[in-house]
This record gives sequence, C-alpha cells and structure tokens, in this order.
Amino acid sequence: METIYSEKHRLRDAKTELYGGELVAPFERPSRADHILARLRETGLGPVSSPDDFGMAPILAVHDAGFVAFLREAWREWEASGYPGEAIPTCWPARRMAQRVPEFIEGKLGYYALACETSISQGTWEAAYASAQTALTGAQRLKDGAGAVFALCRPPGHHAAIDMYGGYCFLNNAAIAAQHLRDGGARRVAILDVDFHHGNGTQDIFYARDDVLFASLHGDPMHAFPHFLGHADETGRGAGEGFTRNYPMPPGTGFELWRAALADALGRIVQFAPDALVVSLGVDTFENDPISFFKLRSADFTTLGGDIAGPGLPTLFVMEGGYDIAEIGVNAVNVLSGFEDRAGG
Ligand code: Q9C
Ligand code: ZN
Repeated sequence: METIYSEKHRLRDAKTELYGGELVAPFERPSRADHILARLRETGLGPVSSPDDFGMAPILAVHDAGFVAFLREAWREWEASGYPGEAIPTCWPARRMAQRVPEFIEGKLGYYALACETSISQGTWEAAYASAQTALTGAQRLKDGAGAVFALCRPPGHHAAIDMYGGYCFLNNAAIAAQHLRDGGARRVAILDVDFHHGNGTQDIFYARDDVLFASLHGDPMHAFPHFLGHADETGRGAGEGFTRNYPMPPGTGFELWRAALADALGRIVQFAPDALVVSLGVDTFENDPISFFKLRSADFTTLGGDIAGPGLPTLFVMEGGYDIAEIGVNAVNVLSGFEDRAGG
C-alpha cells in the first residue's frame, strides 16, 4: 500500500495545549508522524510519496471561506496583537449572544473555535494545508485506480467542522478527500471513523446529505471529547436522514464490544454500496492511550484492519489521533497490514 506523506507536518509544532487546567506540551506533536513513518519503513508496507498540490478549491468545497481566511491569517493577527503566547480563545458566542464575527483576533478565535485546548501557532496553517493536500493526493490515487492508500496526515482533521477548528484539527482532511472523490465521479462515498473521539466535524459537513454516509465509533460524548455531539440519536437531517450513524461506547470498552459495533457499521456501509471508503484512522482506542478510555490491544488493530477490508472497497486511510507515541507506529501500521493481508494486496 502506498503512503502519502509531507515533511511540512513539522510546521505544526505548538508549544502549548490547555489540559487539566495547565498549559502542557501538546499530545498532538511531530514525533507522532515520525514513529508511524519509521514503522512503515520497518515493515516494508510500500512506497512513501510526497503529495501533489490541488490548491484551495477542494478545501473551499467543504469549509466556509471566512473560516479558511481566518485560519490563514490568525497567527499573523495574533502576533500583531502583541500577546506573548500562542493564540487561544478566551470568549465564545455562547447561548443568546450575537453570532457575528468580531474584528479583533481574540474575538475571531472564539467565533471559530469549538474548543480551546488547541493553540494556533506559527506554521499551523502551512501544516494544515499540507495535511489536506496529503489526503487529497490519496483520494486522487483511488480515483486513478489504486485499491488502498494511506494518507499520513498531520495535523489531524475530523474535529474540524464547516467553520470551526479544535480538538487538534483545523481542516477536515477526510471530508476534503471524500468530497474530492465525489467531484471526481464517485456517486457515493462512505466515511468510517474509528478514532476514539467522535468525528463531529465530518458529521457536521455531511449531516444533510445522502451521498456521503458517515459512521463513527467513539467514546460516549457524555464522558468524552467533543462532549456535545456523537449521540446515537443523531442520524442525519433532511435528505441526510439515515446517512449518519453513531456508536458511542462507555469507559472501559474492549475489543469485543467495539468489534460488534464495527460489524454493524460495515454492514450499513455495504448496504449503502459506496464507490469508495474513507477511513478516519485514529489509534487512540489503544489501551495505553493517555487521553482516552477504550482498551484495544496492539493485535486488535490487525484484526480490525482485516475487518475493514471485508467489503472489498477502494479504501483511503486518513490518519487522525493516537497519543501513545511509543506504540502509535505499531498500532497504525497493524491496521494497514491487517487490511492488506485480508484484501490480498
Ligand atoms: N481529557 C483527535 O484525536 N481534549 N483529537 C481531550 C481529554 C481534546 C483529540 C481532553 C482531544 C482531541 C484528533
Ligand atoms: Zn481522537
């Protein structure tokens, strides 16, 4: 399986994350990608290629133009404000307040942020742009006939909504790739999100649509980030009714229960009969993940990779979360090799 990877991920190297009432070194850091790349090379999964540049149009096909302009300019505006640290919002357009974009950067941050753990730092936009291009290149490979591709995206994307960033995400790489597949002629695309956290951004982008099925397995939002989306009764809106499927699961969930949810999700995907499958691949379901509460073991990732190969669909894996950095390479590559072993590729 070919991997698409850009060194530009290193430009996303924030110094701070707001966690547990303290500013700490971010969980989402450059060494995550290094460990995945090292493991890919160690196992000889396949070639590693640089992304092509598809420009802004495919990003603007899923994200709000004002939001994208904000992301591009946020660091410059924050620096100009004279504040000493990284850009973190302090104030939100909460219930019964005006939903109007302020002119001052601190207000803009609150308007466009869905969470404040994620600092905007120098280079964040450049890395997020390269990450989206990495996913787009993977989608293009599927379009050109590849059976499976791995987009080693960083920063991740699935929490980024039409016009909101947060949860370590800025641009929704998986959604951008799925839309690119649609625009390239795929009639239906399914997105399977196996990251520990609910893919609220992806759900937001496709919620009213019947051409992109979204299924997410995740920690119950009553107990886990993003806290305000991902309940089982969220199933789509309007024409999209029935094309969103959520599998929230409780603290301590192990592979047996998780795999049963996966089987149900895959059954729905097969019924949907998509032309392509995009997998939001997070391995923060791992038992030793520092910020999550599922109990999957390293060998389980091989098994679930095989399960995902079951439907026999052209499949794009898009890297999302996973914060046990010592094991992230083994766990992510186990999914890919489990897929290949079953797919016979
Ligand atoms: N108590 C992704 O995996 N905060 N994002 C968690 C835990 C945010 C995770 C706090 C987690 C975001 C792509
Ligand atoms: Zn996650």
